[in-house]
Amino acid sequence: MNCTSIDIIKIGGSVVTDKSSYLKVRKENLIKICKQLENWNKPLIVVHGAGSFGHIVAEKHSIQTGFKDIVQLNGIVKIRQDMSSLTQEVVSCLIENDVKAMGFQTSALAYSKDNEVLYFLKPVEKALSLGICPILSGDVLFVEKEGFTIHSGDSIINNLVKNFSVNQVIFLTDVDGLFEKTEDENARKLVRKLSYQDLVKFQAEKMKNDVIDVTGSMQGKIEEISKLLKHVEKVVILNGLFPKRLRFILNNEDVVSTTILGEKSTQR
Ligand code: IP8
Repeated sequence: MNCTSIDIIKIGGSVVTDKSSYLKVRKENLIKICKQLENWNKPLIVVHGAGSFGHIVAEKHSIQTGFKDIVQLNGIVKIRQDMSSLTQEVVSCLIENDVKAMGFQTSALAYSKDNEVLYFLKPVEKALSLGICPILSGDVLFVEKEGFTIHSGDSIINNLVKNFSVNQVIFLTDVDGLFEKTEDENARKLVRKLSYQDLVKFQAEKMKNDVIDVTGSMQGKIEEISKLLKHVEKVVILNGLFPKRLRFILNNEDVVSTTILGEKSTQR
């Protein structure tokens, strides 16, 4: 598409919600993140995760495995309703901070057939070109044969980078970045910069995962990131619980985080 390079921010479900408490928004965090985007006037897409607005009901009704029983439809409609209210929280907060944000329903823009997800991104593209910041989210996804599944925010980003010219994808998570083990068994070290090749070899330290996440934890994220690196200049993993760091990254300044350079990046 013909649009100047855009940045994508993924606000992780653990940053914007309390993942162990159904429908609990981490409002203070959300406000701090939105403040960092105040008056931001470069092309930007925000994708937010589901956290406790999606994963708990998705797990309860086995949405991920497709249509088996009519009872699952209660889950599908509930997730859609809950995700819509979470998107509304994000959009309202951004608008209060002078970001021209508009929510787009992912499940109305995407459809899956023969293991391929088909998107209709024209409205998103037009919004961007007018200076609007599109807000998307992980969502339910209708599937030709299986009926439905769950579509993560990370998978959506994977498609966006193929259709738009994307400079960087910034993941706001609840950790400072990727860590590697050190000789001292009890210590671990934040990796500040990795090349694409380094990431392929990288063995993520197993993260403690005591909350439900039907679309995978940090290991799953590393797999998704390695796909993105074919298309973007860089991917940054950042701690969304320290929102001020976000503005540094948007301004291409150095701050505590992990940067993974794209396959074709000329940076070292
Ligand atoms: O939180 C999952 O999206 P994610 C979407 O980005 C639902 O993995 C509805 C569980």
